[in-house]
Amino acid sequence: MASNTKNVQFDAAAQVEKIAEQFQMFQILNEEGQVVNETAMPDLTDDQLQELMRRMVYTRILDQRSISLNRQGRLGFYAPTAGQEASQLASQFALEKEDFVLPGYRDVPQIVWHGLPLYQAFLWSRGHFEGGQIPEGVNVYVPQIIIGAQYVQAAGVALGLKKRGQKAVAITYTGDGGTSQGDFYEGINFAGAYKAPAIFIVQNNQFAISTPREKQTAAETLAQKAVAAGIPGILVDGMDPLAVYAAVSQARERAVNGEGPTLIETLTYRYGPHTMAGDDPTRYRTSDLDNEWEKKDPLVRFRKFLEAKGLWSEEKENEVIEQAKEDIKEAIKKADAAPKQKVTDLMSNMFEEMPHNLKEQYEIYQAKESK
Ligand SMILES: Cc1ncc(C[n+]2csc(CCOP(=O)(O)OP(=O)(O)O)c2C)c(N)n1
Ligand SMILES: [Mg+2]
Repeated sequence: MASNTKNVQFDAAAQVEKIAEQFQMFQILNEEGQVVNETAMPDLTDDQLQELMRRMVYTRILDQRSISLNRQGRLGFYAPTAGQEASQLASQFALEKEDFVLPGYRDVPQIVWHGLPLYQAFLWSRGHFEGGQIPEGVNVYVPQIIIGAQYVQAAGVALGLKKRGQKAVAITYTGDGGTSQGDFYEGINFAGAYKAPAIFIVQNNQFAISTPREKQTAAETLAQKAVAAGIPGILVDGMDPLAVYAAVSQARERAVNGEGPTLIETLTYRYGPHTMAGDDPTRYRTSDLDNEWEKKDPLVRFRKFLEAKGLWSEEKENEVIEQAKEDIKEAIKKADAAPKQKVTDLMSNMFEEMPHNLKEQYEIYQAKESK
C-alpha cells in the first residue's frame, strides 16, 4: 500500500477553483475606449478599423428597423441583436470568405456580412423558402432554431474542410443556454477528437430567455467547458470589438494550421427582449443590470477609441445611418416583391424527391393553386 494516501486526498474545492482561475477575461479596449492591452492589439489598418465601426453602427440600425418592421407585421420571427455587435461582427470580421458560418437564430447580422443578401434575411424571417436559398459561393447556413444543433453541424463541416485540404474554418454560435445542450458537448468533443478546424463561439448574453446565467450551470465560466473536450477555451470581453477580433483571429490561425478547434465565450448582453414574440425583460431583469451593461456598450467604446485617433466623426456616423436606412428600405421592397409562397413550394423545397404519401396531397394543392 502506498504510504502517501492522505497526501493525494481529493481536494474538490481547490480543483474547481483552479480550473476557473485559468479563464480570466481577455480585454483590449476598456469601457472608456482606452487600450489596456497593447501587446494583444490586432494588426488592423485604419480602413479596417473604420469598416468594423461602420458595420456595428449599420447593424444597430438594422436591429432598430427590424424591430419596427416586425411591429408593423412586415417581418416574421426576429431576435434582437443590440448590445451584441462586437461579439457578432468582430468575430465575423476575422473570417475569410471561404470560411463557413453556422448561425443561431440571433446571428442574422453575421451571415448578412458574410454575403447573404439582406432581402433574403428578411424572407427567412417571414418563413419564405427563398430566404433559405443561399447563393452559390456564400458560405453560410440558415440560422438554426434548435438550440445547440449547429455545434454538431459545424464539427461536421469543419471535418469536411479538413478532409478536402481546404485552408478554411467553420465558425458557429450559440448562447449561454446553448451550453447546457447535449449537442454542444458532442460538437466540441467531436471537433476536438478529429482536430477539425472549427471555432465555437458562446455568446453569453447572461440570459436564456428568462433564465439567468447563474441558474444555467455550476461552471464558473462557460469557456472552461472546453477543458473536458481537451481543446482551448478563451473568455473574452464580448463588448470589446478588438478583443473579440484578436481571439477569433488566433483561433482561426490555429484551426487552419491543423491545431484543431477553439471555444470562445464572449461576455455580452442583449438590450432588447429575447425575441419579438412577446417576452417582457422587465419581468426577469432589473434596470440596474441593464444600466450596468449599457455602460459597456461596444459602439460607445469603439467610437471613443476611433475619435481619439481622428478616424471617426458624427458626420461619418450619420452617413452610415442614412446608408443603412436606404439599404433596408430597398431590401424590404425586394422581399415584398418575392412571389407569394404556396403550399406546393413548401413541399417541393423540403424534399428532393417527393415521398409517395405526399405526392397525392401535392397534386391536390397544385390543382387548387392553378385555379
Ligand atoms: C432544443 C431546444 N430547446 C428549447 C428551445 C426553446 N428556446 C428557444 S431560445 C431558448 C433560449 C436560448 O438561450 P441562449 O442559448 O442563451 O441564447 P440567446 O437566445 O440568449 O441568444 C430556448 C430555450 C429550442 N429552440 N430548442
Ligand atoms: Mg443567452
